[in-house]
Amino acid sequence: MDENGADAGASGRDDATDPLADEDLYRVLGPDGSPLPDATVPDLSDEQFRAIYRDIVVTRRFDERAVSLQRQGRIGTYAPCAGQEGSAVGSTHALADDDLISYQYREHGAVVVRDLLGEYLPYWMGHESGTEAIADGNVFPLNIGIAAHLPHAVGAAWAFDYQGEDRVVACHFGDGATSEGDFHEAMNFAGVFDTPTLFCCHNNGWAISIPESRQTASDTFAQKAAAYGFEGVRVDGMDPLASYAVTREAAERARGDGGESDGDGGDEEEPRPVLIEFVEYRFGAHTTADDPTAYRDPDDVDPWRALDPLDRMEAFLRETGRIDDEGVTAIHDEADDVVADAIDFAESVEPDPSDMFDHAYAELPPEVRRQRDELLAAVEEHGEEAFVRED
Ligand SMILES: Cc1ncc(C[n+]2csc(CCOP(=O)(O)OP(=O)(O)O)c2C)c(N)n1
Ligand SMILES: [Mg+2]
Repeated sequence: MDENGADAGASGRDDATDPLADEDLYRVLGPDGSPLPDATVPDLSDEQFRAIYRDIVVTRRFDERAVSLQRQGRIGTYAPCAGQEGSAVGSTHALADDDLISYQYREHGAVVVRDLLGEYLPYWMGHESGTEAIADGNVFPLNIGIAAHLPHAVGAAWAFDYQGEDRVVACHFGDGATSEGDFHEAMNFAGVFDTPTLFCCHNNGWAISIPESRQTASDTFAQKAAAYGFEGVRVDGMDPLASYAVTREAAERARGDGGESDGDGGDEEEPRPVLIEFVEYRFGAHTTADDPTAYRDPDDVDPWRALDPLDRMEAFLRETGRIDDEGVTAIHDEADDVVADAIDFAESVEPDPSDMFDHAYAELPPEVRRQRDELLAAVEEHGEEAFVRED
């Protein structure tokens, strides 16, 4: 064990070939992408299966280009998601379009499924318009203050229930977020008030340099749900179809369609929250400002790369005759175009420094209004060029 408490099982997983082999968790696809013998493959059309693959490919391409853009100084710090696309994409496909998504900062696949990449990228360039635009696709702004979005997500879910709307909130966060008070407050409230919330915990083994073994003394993150009176499930988050299936069932339960009694003697239709632990791994750095070799051995990543959600989904489609070489090439070409268009759109957004005062308040409080007026007066006096960085 090193000084971080990390050992071969930093995430409790030390099987050299399949780090999830001994875990008691839900899986549909084996490591090579073949459906497991006893697994139930979700009942989806060929087109839906291909759409899941397509969205994973787009997310991977976006990730590669975003890291490259950051290296060129064209966007700010970026949080790569390679390795974690299967859970973000699979789970979002299991939701209805008007279900709300609230996420941390790494689940870009959710934004891809909602077809909001172009609108979203400006956020990473520092434009507030990026977070404003994704609201139209029922996606909350991403959240950097770890776990701070969880109580808001529960509040939104409570409001849906209160107003009789048949909508759920899928709230994404990391293993590190479970150590914050906000996580426990949100979980407790959801359990007591039966809010239709899906707590999607992305256990990628690390919170920056802190390994899972130093994050919790619980055997699993899923078991934390028991303390709040609702169900927690564990799933292979690098298996897009398992992520889809588990989320779909959890969403039905959250809507009150799942037939799960809340223990009060017969109310079978009560919405119930669910905690889903997606067990997965981030292949790359925490962010473009991080160097993972400072706290983990690069060789540790290899067994996880063997579970790559993109390769497994592609192998599944090929093996079941749903795609061929031509189809794969067409999807990769499409992904290149979608991401290139998103970058062109994002780079055409004109910077407006006064944006930073918009979108947080319906009506600006006096102190914030004073600051905005001061900025506008300075722009008026010195010209906009004085506030734009020279490249
Ligand atoms: C309240 C708060 N504390 C600390 C940080 C600094 N910080 C940024 S990311 C991070 C790790 C979060 O890990 P996890 O929740 O597992 O998500 P992951 O980055 O692995 O996706 C920390 C501690 C922060 N952003 N907010
Ligand atoms: Mg983490």
